[in-house]
Amino acid sequence: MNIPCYLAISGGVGGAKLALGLSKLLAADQLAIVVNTGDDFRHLGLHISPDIDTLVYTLAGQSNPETGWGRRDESWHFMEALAGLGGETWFALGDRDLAMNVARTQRLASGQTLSQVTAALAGSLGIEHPILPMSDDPVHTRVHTGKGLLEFQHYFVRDRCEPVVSGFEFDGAEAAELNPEIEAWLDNPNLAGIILCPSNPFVSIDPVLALPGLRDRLRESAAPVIAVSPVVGGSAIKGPTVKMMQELSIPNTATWVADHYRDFLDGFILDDQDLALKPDIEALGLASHVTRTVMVTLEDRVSLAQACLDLLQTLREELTRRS
Ligand code: FO1
Repeated sequence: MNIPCYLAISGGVGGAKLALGLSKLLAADQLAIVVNTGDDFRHLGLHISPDIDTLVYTLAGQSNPETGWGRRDESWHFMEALAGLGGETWFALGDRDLAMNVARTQRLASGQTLSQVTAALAGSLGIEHPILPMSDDPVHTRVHTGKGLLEFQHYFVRDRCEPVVSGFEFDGAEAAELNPEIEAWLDNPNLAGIILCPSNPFVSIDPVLALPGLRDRLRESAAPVIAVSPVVGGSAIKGPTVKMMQELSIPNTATWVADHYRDFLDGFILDDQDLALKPDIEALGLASHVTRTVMVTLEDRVSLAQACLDLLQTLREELTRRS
């Protein structure tokens, strides 16, 4: 039966919110979520996959509502005991979150791939939608700053995004293989659309786009590709996106983000606050839709997801008319 299916690409907190909205509208065989693994790092002997876990906890309704990362209703005995032992405590691992990371590390050590481990752990939390790590090979985002080249988590958490950035690199990306399950979804003749969720373009989306062949696949895709702006009214909803833009002397506008993805994009969703930018987006040759993109409630997440599906349908109808 040819049911339309969709591929979402997400980083951490912001992207996961839209992924949750999409998961409420689309069945498990209609939506797969590609997730950034450039944030992954080895810490305390554990393989930590922050964007995977943010997505898993969010889809499972288990995410910490205050931070967006880590699990809700956490206890912190491990961190307290670790502090007492002189261990590193700059990266806060709750007791339940620790279990997730120990389970991942153990399974990886037994020879399972990151995709297999992620499917097993997400399944244990009752998630049915496929969560697809961008690659099973290691890719490490590093940040060029005034303090030198920093591991992503050192920049983001240990140094609280304070160093001034001058560039990024995704070590291992050129040698990494795009997750074959992503290729399978891209090859699916029923693929009805691809959605870039509102995550940081530099450190959440660009690492995914750096995987060999993916950008070309998006350009060539018969299915329309859209993005939701991570910048609203010149500011980011969460995280260092705008600070990075300013430090890189980039205009902190939704228009710059649309142009950054333009070579493979068909449509772009702006927040109501950026209505005035609609002509600029269309001047880039992109369809645009203006709606509320700031997601506070679950219904915000679902209605933005519906707006994405509606724009994709409009684009498919236009493609059909033109072809
Ligand atoms: N982000 C922080 O700002 N502080 C933390 O202590 C922290 C701990 C942490 C533990 C597990 C995990 O999965 C994520 C965690 N994050 C923390 C978020 C992490 O830095 C992500 O890379 C960001 O969400 C960016 O995607």
